[in-house]
Amino acid sequence: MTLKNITLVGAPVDVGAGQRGCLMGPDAYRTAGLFETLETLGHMVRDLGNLSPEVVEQAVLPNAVVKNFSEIASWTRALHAYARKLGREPGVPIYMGGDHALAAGTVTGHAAAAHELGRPLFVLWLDAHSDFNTLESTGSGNLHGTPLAFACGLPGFDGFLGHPLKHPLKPENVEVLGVRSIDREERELLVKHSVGISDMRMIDETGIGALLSPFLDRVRAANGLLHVSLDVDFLDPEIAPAVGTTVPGGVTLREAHLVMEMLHDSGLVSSLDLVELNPFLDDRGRTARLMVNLVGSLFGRRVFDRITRSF
Ligand code: 4U7
Ligand code: MN
Ligand code: MN
Ligand code: MN
Repeated sequence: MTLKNITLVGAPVDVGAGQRGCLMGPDAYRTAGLFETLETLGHMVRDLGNLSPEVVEQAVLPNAVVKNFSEIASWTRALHAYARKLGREPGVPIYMGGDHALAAGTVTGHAAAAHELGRPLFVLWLDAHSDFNTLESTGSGNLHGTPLAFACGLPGFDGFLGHPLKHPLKPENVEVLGVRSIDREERELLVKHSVGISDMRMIDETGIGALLSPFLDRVRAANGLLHVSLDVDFLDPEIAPAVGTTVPGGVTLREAHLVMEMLHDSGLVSSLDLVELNPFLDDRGRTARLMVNLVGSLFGRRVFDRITRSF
């Protein structure tokens, strides 16, 4: 197994979500043993502690329904700069959220770093939602529903970084897997921009592994970097209750581990977001521990190696 240099970064963002509590996420991951799990697998792990946002002046809003725009713009700038720097160094950063608005900074920072390295960035978005609302289309005004649209360069977001996004993702290099709740206008935007989508029905009919494989093949063929953005609500709320935006009918424990194991075997993952864990809603740390176990699978934990036939 290839051992990695892993950097944990806490991003206690919670004003992008409709409910408070995600700011406790980084400490819940620490308490659930994320560091120790990765170290036990043999990796070099460092924890940089929690980031704090830059201060941004109040921006003019394009849509009065949008909540906490300046705070999220501050986080986006801080995380973008950080991710851009970490993305140029060897090793795998893990951003411990925090709500999904943090991906506005991490994904765009890694896209900028990938550009500087001369490699394309691919994004696997594991989520019940596609988070493809713009500041115009959002009905809730919760900015955790917008980061993927921003990262793909949709218009209206210049206030996030204070300038237009220089290195947007190619929407066809994005795969949204596990989705089961998309808003009406968001649907049109996803189609218009040709974002890769695999919904729960496709997972039921085709199998999650068969859906993931061709995407990983494309990343490999393009010599791409792969950012994985894992929203807790990707999982079925029966097994992962600590989330504000539960949608029934999610991915099972086995499906989620298979995705993580395939990602590990691919060797392609270059950065990871763990988002939307709300420890305030958890059942005795169960969801935090489940997420840590999934990260364990992503970084090489397995029972039996069928290639070498060894345990
Ligand atoms: B999450 C929603 F309306 N689409 O925009 C919105 F359904 O990061 C949900 O995936 C967004 O949890 C969910 O508010 C954001 C809603
Ligand atoms: Mn999300
Ligand atoms: Mn979600
Ligand atoms: Mn959510």
